[in-house]
Amino acid sequence: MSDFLAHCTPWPEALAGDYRRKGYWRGQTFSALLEERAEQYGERLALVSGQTRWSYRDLAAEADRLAKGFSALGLGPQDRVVVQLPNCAEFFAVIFALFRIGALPIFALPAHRKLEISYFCQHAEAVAYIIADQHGGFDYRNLASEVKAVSPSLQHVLVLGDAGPFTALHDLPAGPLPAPPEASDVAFFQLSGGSTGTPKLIPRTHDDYIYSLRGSAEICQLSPESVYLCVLPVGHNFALSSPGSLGVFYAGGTVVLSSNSSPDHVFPLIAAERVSITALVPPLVPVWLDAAASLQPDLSSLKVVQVGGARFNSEMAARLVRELGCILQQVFGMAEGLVNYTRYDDSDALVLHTQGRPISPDDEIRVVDDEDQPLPIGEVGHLLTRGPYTIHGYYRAAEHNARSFTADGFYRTGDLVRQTAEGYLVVEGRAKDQINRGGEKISAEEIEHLLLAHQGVADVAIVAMPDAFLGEKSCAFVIRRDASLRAVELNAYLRKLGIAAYKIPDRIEFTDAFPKTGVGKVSKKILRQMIEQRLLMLS
Ligand code: OOB
Repeated sequence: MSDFLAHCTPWPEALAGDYRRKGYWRGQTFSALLEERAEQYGERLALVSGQTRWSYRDLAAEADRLAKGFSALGLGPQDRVVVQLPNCAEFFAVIFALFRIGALPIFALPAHRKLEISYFCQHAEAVAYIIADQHGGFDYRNLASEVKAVSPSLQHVLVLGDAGPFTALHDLPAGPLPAPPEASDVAFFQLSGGSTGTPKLIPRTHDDYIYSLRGSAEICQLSPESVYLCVLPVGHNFALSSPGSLGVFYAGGTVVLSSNSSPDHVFPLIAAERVSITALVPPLVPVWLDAAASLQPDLSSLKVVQVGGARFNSEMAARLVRELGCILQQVFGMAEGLVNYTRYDDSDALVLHTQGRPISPDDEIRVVDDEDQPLPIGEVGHLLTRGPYTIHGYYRAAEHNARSFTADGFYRTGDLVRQTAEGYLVVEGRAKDQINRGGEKISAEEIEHLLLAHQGVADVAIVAMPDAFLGEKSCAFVIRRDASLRAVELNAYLRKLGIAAYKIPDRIEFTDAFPKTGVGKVSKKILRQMIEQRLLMLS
């Protein structure tokens, strides 16, 4: 077994056999899928991004050119490649090219900075890092120089646009292509929202992911007429596969990409491209609804608005349906696999008050107590799941895997849910030590570790605090060594280390001691109550 495979946990043979027999896993790779679509839909529009308009044939040709280019550079099967691109057509040419040569993209977010990217490069021993020259006022080439200096495995930095000291994506020689990968192989890595000190990488196979695309495309009734607007980060599991851009390609439809989710930019795009479906995180919903009420845009083509990634309150859900007059679909998913959808013909009660039911009849759901004992239907407990597109282990994380998966391979989602009599899930809370900042996930421990390394900090505990706009924001309770330490210094320190801006604590509260639980651990529950009280008093 290769070193690489030893770090990934396959599905047990019995389950894998079952998923194949049932026709979930059909042995098709992403490159075979794209080739098939290019044959079927040749001149139909696959992608729109700014001035770029690519047919299925254009996308396939560009992916083929890049695959040969990557091969010429020496990239090949199982090489890990960190891909950090904004929402642009080239993202898809790059990933389909990597899929073709069996290299494995790691989907970084545009917000990630030096600490995150160098961790991915080091942990996965990535050989290449693919960026845009600049985006959102940030120069990724400077970031790449910093990352390269601390990542010994990194041989290539490939740049969309002006390459500076690196290699331009537009200008690669052509090399011979290797044999294509197998559909049962890992195809890429998603990133875990995380609740531990370091982010976790999620290996997804061609077989399992394409099954989730097919299931999603069916549930969302996608067809070649579908036009999907992608405003969430293109590599995130929601925007990529639920049904996301890849689900739309599966169905032969059109993907319209935009990095800007503001109504002034997006509403004209919806009208011009006749967008039929889009996906939002909850904080965007009131922004769109308020703007729609005042601007009166032409949204007549928009049939479905999906909302997911974080808790969505039912009053806002009702407002969306009422004011936009389209179908609301709630989506509760995770990069590790399981995705739940409300269905288009569900009752209002289900659509407004639940987060849907799984894609597959073979998604196994368990709702259990603290001792892993099953709870009666309707009671709130820990959600465990196993199924044809849910992983059995993170990449290179044996110790963490022992905690995150049961002995029989169920993933511990860290979510607290209840199941309705109809089999729908309602997300009631979270047991994992994470902040869900409007869909962006922050691992408390990751940021606590960084702050603890600051010489002025004696101890720190990070918790979620309520926020009217984002749902949750992060609050760091800090015990100082030195009373002169200021919050701005800690924020500047974190920024200088190089982390995604959304992970910087929204608020820092200095304190002399932490409340403790009965067994002497820091009580985050009491800290959450403390900050909630304080915010109430301030408001
Ligand atoms: C999606 O994926 P991730 O990996 O960024 O985050 C997963 C976590 C879930 O475990 C849950 O805690 C939370 O995000 N979450 C929701 C939710 N959807 C996700 N919490 C409440 N209500 C929802 N509707 O966020 C993701 C992946 C695929 C599709 C949709 C979302």
